[in-house]
Amino acid sequence: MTPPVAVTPYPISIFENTKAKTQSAKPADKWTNFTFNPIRESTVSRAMTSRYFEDLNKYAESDVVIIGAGSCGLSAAYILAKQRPDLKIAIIEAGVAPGGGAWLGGQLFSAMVMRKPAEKFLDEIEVPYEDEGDYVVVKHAALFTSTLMSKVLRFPNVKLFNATTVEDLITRKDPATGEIRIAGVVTNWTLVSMHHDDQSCMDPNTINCPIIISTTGHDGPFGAFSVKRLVSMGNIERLGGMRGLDMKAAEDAIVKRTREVVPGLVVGGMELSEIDGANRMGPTFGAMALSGVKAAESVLEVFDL
Ligand code: AHZ
Repeated sequence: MTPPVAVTPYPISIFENTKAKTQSAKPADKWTNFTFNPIRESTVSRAMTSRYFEDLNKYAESDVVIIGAGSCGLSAAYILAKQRPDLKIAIIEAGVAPGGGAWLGGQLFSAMVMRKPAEKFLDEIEVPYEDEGDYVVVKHAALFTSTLMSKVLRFPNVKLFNATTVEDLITRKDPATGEIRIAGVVTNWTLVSMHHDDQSCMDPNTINCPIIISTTGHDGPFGAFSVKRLVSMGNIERLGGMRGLDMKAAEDAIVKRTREVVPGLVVGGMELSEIDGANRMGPTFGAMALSGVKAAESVLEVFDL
């Protein structure tokens, strides 16, 4: 069992304003006279838009793009950003809320199960758990996801573009070998890409990068984006299609099969099950974390060359 975390008392005294203190000793007065510092609306707009456009400019040429900020994509981002602070890592997530399917442990239940040895990743990101022998249990999946996300987002070399969909892949033909390489992504705000049928003139944006990690999950309303596109572009012949649930087989298979599927595109997490016809594992998340670690390691190999 992890020892209980010491709780620091909430520093409510930071809100005490001097004026209130001198006028009256009563605690209610500090709120009576409370006021925020002044602001103009346009200042808020500029504070947001200038940074966003600066990020668009900076990350238009990224070192790594991660498509999908579910448990696998976020785990990959954590390892990459920690190991290589010199790399520019862009995460593109279609949803407003990153985290994918990892806000609940499975079905509508809170606790998240991870089979060993995935608890080592939990130790790394300092998420407490109960040790049940062959597996561990995090008391709430949201604790895993929010902790991982807060660590990833703090890295100065990571930018999360959420509410942004990857609509297509950029490709390049090697003039010498004739080999097709994935060389970037085509993005659009998700609300825009949902309206391609009824609005015109909504051309997308692009990010160039030498290597991509795609972790868009299994097929569904959003998932398996990159591997489905590989089929429609003729880079791979067909998808194997995700098979039925077999926890033990599925988790081992997903980690083992995490790899660069075509030049420039590493696939991890449940998206992989659609290429290879691997089983699904249902509500156990060890393979998502470790597939993310393996995907990051295969990208690190490219940059370590
Ligand atoms: O919104 C998607 C989600 O957050 C995002 N995504 C999908 N298509 C995208 C696109 N552009 C940008 N075109 C896109 N983002 O990708 C994220 C995928 O997260 P996920 O949690 O669905 O996938 P994962 O592979 O990280 O985790 C799978 C978790 C599962 S599913 C499962 C089962 O069905 O048996 N078992 C587990 C543990």
